[in-house]
Amino acid sequence: MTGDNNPTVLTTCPYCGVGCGVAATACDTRGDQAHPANLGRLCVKGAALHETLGAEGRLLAPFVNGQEASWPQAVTAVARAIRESVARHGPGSVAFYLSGQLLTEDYYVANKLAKGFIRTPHVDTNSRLCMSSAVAAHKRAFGGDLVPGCYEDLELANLLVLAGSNAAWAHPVLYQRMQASARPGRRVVVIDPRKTATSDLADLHLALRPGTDTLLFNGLLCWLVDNDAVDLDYLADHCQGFDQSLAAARAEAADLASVARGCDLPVDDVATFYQWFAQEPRAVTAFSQGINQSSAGTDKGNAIINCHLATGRVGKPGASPFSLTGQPNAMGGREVGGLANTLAAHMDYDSPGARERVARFWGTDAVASGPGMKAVDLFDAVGRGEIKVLWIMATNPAVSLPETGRIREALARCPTVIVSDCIRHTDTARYADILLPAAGWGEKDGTVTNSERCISRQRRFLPLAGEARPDWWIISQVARALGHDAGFDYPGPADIFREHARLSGFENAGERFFDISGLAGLSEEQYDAFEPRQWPITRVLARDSRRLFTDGRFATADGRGRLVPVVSRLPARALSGDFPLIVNTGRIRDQWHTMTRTARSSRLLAHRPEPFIEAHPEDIRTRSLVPGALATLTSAHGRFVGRVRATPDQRPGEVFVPIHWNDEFTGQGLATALTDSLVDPLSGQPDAKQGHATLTHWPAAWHGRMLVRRDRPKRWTADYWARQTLADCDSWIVAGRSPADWRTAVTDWLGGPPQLVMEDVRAGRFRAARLRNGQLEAVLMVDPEPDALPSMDWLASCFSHPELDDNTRRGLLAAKAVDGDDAGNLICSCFQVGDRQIQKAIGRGADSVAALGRELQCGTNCGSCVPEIRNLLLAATEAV
Ligand SMILES: Nc1nc2c(c(=O)[nH]1)N[C@H]1C(S)=C(S)[C@@H](COP(=O)(O)OP(=O)(O)OC[C@H]3O[C@@H](n4cnc5c(=O)[nH]c(N)nc54)[C@H](O)[C@@H]3O)O[C@H]1N2
Ligand SMILES: Nc1nc2c(c(=O)[nH]1)N[C@H]1C(S)=C(S)[C@@H](COP(=O)(O)OP(=O)(O)OC[C@H]3O[C@@H](n4cnc5c(=O)[nH]c(N)nc54)[C@H](O)[C@@H]3O)O[C@H]1N2
Ligand code: SF4
Ligand SMILES: [Mo]
Repeated sequence: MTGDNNPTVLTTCPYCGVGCGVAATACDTRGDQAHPANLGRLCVKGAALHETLGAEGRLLAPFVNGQEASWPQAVTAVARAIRESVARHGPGSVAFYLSGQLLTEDYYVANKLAKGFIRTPHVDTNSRLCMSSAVAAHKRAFGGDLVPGCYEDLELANLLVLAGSNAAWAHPVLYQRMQASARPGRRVVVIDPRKTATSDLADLHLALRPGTDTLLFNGLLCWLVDNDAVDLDYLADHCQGFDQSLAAARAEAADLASVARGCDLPVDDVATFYQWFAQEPRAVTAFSQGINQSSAGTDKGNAIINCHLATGRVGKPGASPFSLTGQPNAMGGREVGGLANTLAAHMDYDSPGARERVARFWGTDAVASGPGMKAVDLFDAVGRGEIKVLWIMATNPAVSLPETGRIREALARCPTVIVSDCIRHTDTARYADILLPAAGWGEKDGTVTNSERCISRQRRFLPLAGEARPDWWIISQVARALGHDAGFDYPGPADIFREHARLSGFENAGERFFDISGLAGLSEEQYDAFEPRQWPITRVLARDSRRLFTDGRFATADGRGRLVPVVSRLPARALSGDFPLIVNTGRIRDQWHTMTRTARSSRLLAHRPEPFIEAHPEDIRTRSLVPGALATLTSAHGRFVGRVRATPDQRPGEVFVPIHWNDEFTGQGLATALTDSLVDPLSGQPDAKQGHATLTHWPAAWHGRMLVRRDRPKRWTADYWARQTLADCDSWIVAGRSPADWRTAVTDWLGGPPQLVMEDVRAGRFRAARLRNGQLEAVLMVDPEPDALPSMDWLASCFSHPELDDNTRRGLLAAKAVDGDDAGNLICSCFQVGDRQIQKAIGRGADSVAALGRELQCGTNCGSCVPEIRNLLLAATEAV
């Protein structure tokens, strides 16, 4: 800490599972130079954290049935609902839906209250949608939910296989580490049906048919055997299940040609991948949602792990399977036992003696009797009316669960929905009977665990916003109102952490690898000063915890790793004539999930300001669609309207849509309206990567841009809209299906009569601006062609002029920046460089990413825009 007014506090980023250390003040966030995950680096989301911290839009007080309430009133209301429901319908009528974005301390207390004191087994988490297939695969193979490797392995590997991971956008700092460790002979294989920003790093990109990963890795297992590349000693000494697994693989993947056919890949590419894998002992396969979010996700995970066990490449430097976790505390949640099928501290309900042990430790008579319902089943039960009280914390299921229409009906039906969130308006909050204001990042203290099992502190450096309170405090207050004073009288998060650490070592003679009992005695000061450390951290031995299973001993009863026989399986729902396209869904670079935080930063929203649909040019042509125009995807459950992006990076017959937009930010942009509730039978994880839909033109009669100075009342609606938050104004990209008579409507749109007006009635062009004291107050631009309109950034910049000059007035009427200062669509978020600027610099002779970096700075900070800069360079050379 420094001694000035704005002390720097070391904390951890609240976004992805990389878990970067952040040196934060209220007005700045930088990379923590000493944090082992990032060594000073941050991606653009982390670097923009301070822009998302304002009080605007925050939930600042509890609400009970729509009325603002005090904390005692809100706590009483929650406790009453739970008590009455338990009395009338039993403990199973109460459910908790938690999140990998809770801190470990919050999570621990929620799990303890639910399973140990209310005794409902129905505690699940959004990690079900995220990591549960990897968890199930780990348990099958290793006997526990254990990630063997560490980040350094991604750098040490001479062969880096990225399966179903767009790390360049989803784990940017890890991707930077992978980039920085490039060297002659280091090879990267990307396995993803789409060509992504991550493919930029690939020596080989396998754009396989979606869902065929198991076939590909089964083929690899056969190839390894046929080419004497398996480690027979390792298999004999440390594994089980090899023969059966090989037999299963042989049955479908005996020869290259059948694998290539099934995966829809060139035979040579498959052979190259197999050769590289066979030759290179230092191989890491990092996998993420392209593997997990599948109706066969657990099998996919085990198909990968099988190949690593067969070659003895588990838990060795530069050699391991590596599950990249999504959320900042996905791992912490797994550690406390937040999933419905787990109990606590890596103990399952069926672990011998576990229920009694946990009950004894918690000082309660009994814990819930067996596994609870997993997320999709849980919401089905809510829909059937079986769950009477549902407490949702730090997740937005009305957006993130599949078949969102059904989820919303279930929420509407549930007698008491309690939502703890930091944000006032979310799609889920609309269904809340009780809203509880949670402290946000920077306002609370606790710990998170990242993808490499590294526990880091999140530290407080801001005052609590309004009446917001940390989640652990809220849960403890409710517990005490329910009469459980003794178990929940925590003075602070350090006490909870110590208890959690103690439980991990309680009656644990080494059979549970998750053991952090070495931290059970941390003093308050030590907890405050705690530096990032990987578990296990036991009392007795201070062994190197960077890697697990280094000695070939696994967490199974006999200590052997298990190869699991798997055969590939595509989703049960096949394509039909009505819905002929596969809908792939995923992340974009600058947004975080349902946008509640990242959309508050205007520069983060500039990269992709609207929902979009990426499709192959062929699919666009055959449907007579126009790139840059709007289109509709229709599934059996709903619709998605977004802007068409034509790209050969997409396989024909498949489209990609982002998961981020929701009813707060657009009219119809829910990716989950297109995906099914089809789950993996073992993990219960929904298949979020294979929805089915049909794609049609959205007939727009006009396109518009609408910007109004912040917080002016809105008196208009449009058939299509996408909201943006820009520096001084609220802004919308809009479109309508039928021609509008602007002369009569414009006062409503602008909030008053305009001073500048230009109209070309026949051509359907209209521009109007309203000024107040010479300053821009509102502007509306309408055109039949979306491309004819200027960039939002330039329009927004006009709001910062204290008085509009002549040039800008002329520009507003002409709908373009007169002096050409329109940067275009944002490419580099760090330095705010747009595509028009880059194109101009290329025109002036900048002929490489480095040259552009020197001239414009673009791409020189976090580097996540480099693939896009390269595409602009490529497009410019192709155009010549
Ligand atoms: N910017 C940003 N970063 C994030 C997040 C965010 O919201 N925004 N969220 C975080 C979270 S919680 C998570 S879980 C991670 C997710 O991180 P990732 O898993 O890397 O991200 P996704 O975009 O969901 O999906 C990855 C890729 O899987 C591919 N895929 C689809 N189907 C298949 C298939 O059948 N096989 C294979 N091999 N690949 C397939 C998709 O085309 C996509 O490119 O990101 C984390 N990081
Ligand atoms: N189609 C499709 N669906 C998907 C996915 C996909 O790829 N495709 N990905 C899935 C995955 S991997 C994930 S992880 C989920 C993510 O989906 P969600 O978890 O639903 O998304 P978030 O926007 O992260 O929701 C977090 C909420 O918690 C609030 N919040 C933030 N910090 C705190 C806090 O400290 N306390 C409390 N109480 N609240 C807080 C935020 O404001 C926000 O409303 O989506 C899943 N759904
Ligand atoms: S890589 Fe992940 S943890 Fe690191 S700064 Fe970016 S979002 Fe935060
Ligand atoms: Mo996730």
